[in-house]
Amino acid sequence: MNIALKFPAGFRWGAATAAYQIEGAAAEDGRTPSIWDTFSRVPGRVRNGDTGDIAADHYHRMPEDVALMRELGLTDYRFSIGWPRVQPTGRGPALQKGLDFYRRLADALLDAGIRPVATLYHWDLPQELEEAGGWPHRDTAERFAEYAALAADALGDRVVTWTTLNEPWCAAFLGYSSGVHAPGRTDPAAALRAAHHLNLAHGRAVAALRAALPTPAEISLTLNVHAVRPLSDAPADVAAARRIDAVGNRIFLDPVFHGRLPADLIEDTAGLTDWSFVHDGDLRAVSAPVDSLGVNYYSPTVAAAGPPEPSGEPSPWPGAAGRVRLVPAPGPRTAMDWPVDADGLYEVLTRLSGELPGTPLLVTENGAAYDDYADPSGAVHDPERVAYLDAHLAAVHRAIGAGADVRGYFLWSLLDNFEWAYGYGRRFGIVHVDFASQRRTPKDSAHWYAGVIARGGLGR
Ligand code: PNW
Repeated sequence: MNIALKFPAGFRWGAATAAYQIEGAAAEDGRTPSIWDTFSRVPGRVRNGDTGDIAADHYHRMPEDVALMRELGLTDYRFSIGWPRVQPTGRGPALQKGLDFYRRLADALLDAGIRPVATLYHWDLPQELEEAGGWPHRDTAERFAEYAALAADALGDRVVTWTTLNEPWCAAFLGYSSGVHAPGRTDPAAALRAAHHLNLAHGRAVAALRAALPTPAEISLTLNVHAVRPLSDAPADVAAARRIDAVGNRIFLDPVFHGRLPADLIEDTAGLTDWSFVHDGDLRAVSAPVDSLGVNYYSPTVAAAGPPEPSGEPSPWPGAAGRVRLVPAPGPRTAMDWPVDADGLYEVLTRLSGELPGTPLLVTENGAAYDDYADPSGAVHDPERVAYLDAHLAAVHRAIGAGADVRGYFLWSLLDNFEWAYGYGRRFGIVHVDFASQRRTPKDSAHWYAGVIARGGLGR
């Protein structure tokens, strides 16, 4: 095949997962409940009453899963460390058995020639810390920094890239404003406090990691940067997009990369908070330098002048952003009903490259939920996923051509898994998981991705 779209030498080809979504073994080896164990047991919160109790049983099948990664030819694997597995109550000493699991995982990866990329927080806050106030409570940020230090002490000689937080926007606004994610609170003012304390947690963790890690370690943060477009050039639509950008993107980007809060964000949230929970020195701590930025992208967001479509559900968007009308982008949709629009990924990468010169970018998640189907031979076909991944990788290639310093791409996800509020009913994996037998079957997309990695690019 002609390799029309070749990626730079050394490009990192990865896949991503998260602890609660794949591990299972929820009550084993001293692990205590996280907010997702609690939330998934509240009737009506997760479809079909699904929980992560067993998930893809990765905790017991890790060697088999690493063998799959090796067959795919991955150069990198992004996983998350379950906080309640390594520090059960969110305080105090480490739990050795939990750390041992991640040591074995990192060793297996290194043996297979795969770089371990670890995320410290992919949404599994120890339940005890939520009971003490959760992310709206300042002390949670200090607890997170202690946890980061303990993880770095145990795994610092093995993990190549450290990511502090995954998608703090989701943790703050889906967790504390719309309440569709754990802990399921619906208090927009609390969500704004949560966002600041997540930023602070990130900054304090960067300092803790720098102190504990050998120098070459890469320290990063992953944001779900919203690719927000105004519906039209009309000033009211442009203003609507600006409001979504303020509380969707710049609420994290500005403190982390520039040590400031966006002025328009403060105005847009004036009725909810005076931001007095931001103490002197916080923004300096939040803006501790990072070595790269992780970007998760699935779908664009189109904003128009309000009012929003009535949904009967609390909005994730606080203040003036909550009065914006979000319009679905046109075109085909995935099984999540998310529009397929690869240009949005190009827009996000080129924007960040322009705004953050000198900060390398990693696409830390990108992928799609689709139903797959097995033929009589047992092969699992997922043509829409192959098309989605191909188009989005082409957009990454185009962004690199336009000057964006994109160092790698991690698809979401290696395995079918617990898709949060959708439970096991939505499949993002390139490897099919039969949740009754726990049998793994690489889908067509897995074979396709192995070929892309082997060739270092896309055929056309
Ligand atoms: C991300 N939204 O979640 C997460 O990082 C993954 O754990 C997850 O499985 C994946 O994307 C697919 O959903 C998101 O509603 C969940 O805007 C919801 C939203 C965005 C990201």
